[in-house]
Amino acid sequence: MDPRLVSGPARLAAPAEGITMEELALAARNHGMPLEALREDLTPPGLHYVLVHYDIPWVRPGAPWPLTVHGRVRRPLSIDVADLYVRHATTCRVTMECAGNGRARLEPRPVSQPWLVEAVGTAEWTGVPLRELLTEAGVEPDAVEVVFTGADHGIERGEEQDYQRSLPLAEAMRPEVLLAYEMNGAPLPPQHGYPLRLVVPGWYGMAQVKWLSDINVVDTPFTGFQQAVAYRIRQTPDEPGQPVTTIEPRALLIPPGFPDFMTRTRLVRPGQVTLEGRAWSGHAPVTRVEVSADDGRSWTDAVLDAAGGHPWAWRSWEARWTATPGTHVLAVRASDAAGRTQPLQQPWNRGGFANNLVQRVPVVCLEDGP
Ligand SMILES: Nc1nc2c(c(=O)[nH]1)N[C@H]1C(S)=C(S)[C@@H](COP(=O)(O)O)O[C@H]1N2
Ligand SMILES: [Mo]
Repeated sequence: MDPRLVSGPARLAAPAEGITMEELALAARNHGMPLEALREDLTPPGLHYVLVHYDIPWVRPGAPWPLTVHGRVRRPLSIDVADLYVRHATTCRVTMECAGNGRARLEPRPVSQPWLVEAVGTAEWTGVPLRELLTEAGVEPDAVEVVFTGADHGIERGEEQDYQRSLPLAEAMRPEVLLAYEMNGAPLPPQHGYPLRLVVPGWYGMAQVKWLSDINVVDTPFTGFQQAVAYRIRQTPDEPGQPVTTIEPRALLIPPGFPDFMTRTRLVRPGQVTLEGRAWSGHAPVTRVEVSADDGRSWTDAVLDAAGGHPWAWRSWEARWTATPGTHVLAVRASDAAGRTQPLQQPWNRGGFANNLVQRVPVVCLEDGP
């Protein structure tokens, strides 16, 4: 076999090794959300981040889409996605983030999709609570997990596979876990899982299986590639590691002023600048956002919006800054009601998961003019 297809741990970039063509190829397919879209409560169509391990399956609009629920259930179900459209619909506003967000800033850099900080978006997902189907199927008392299979197929570190992930049964039975067929009131776009995906509010993106075709209730923990090999927090390649689950707190700043094309450096003029952004956590509500205009040496509290009845979505925040000519490094950090705060030192692990290091935004304040 081609040596690049063999198994083994993911690679770490050598010190000072630049982004490779392979990472660029991934980055060109899997795009982030432009940070200026943080202005919106709901990320507009096409601006939500996208991550697809293999290819987007080709699905003709309106074509039959069988869905099976089987395994440790008393009454296996075999339905079509259209059977879900006629049931009572539930809508949930969810901020979704890729577990690899922030990976490209880690040192050493785990070689994979090289996200900076933009792998996030917020959408309203409409569908049927998963637990309705599980309850109808009648989960057996010995069930421990539910395995979800997507229709996309590929090979990853030597292992050919369908994209598959599991959830502990208790998570799968949470009322807000949805089999979603709409995003922001329209059918799912192809890249977001048309015609059906799983939505697990509060969890990192890998759990939210797209192009969902099969639901298997199992009595032993699932050991598939995306569960037991990938998406583990590890310091060394041979340890089993801890599973990646819920989203760590993060705040992001809408980059102020205007950008330089090539460097993306921000330019502002002297005087009052409103700093705005969003903050979220999958563990508990965000309770505090702080901003710094001196690269994290001193912090002041931002004002959080009134929590708006969307417990799984980001909150907006605002702060004022008086810009003076020169170069400044803005930083922002979120804390949640579970007592978690974004770190000032990189939380490194081999896969580059859950890196919620504070965002730093260099800003050049011009002399007055033009
Ligand atoms: N079937 C399938 N589902 C998938 C993936 C995939 O490659 N195949 N990628 C996962 C990952 S890693 C993320 S971050 C989210 C991204 O969802 P989005 O593209 O709708 O933002 O989908 C998840 N669900
Ligand atoms: Mo992801």
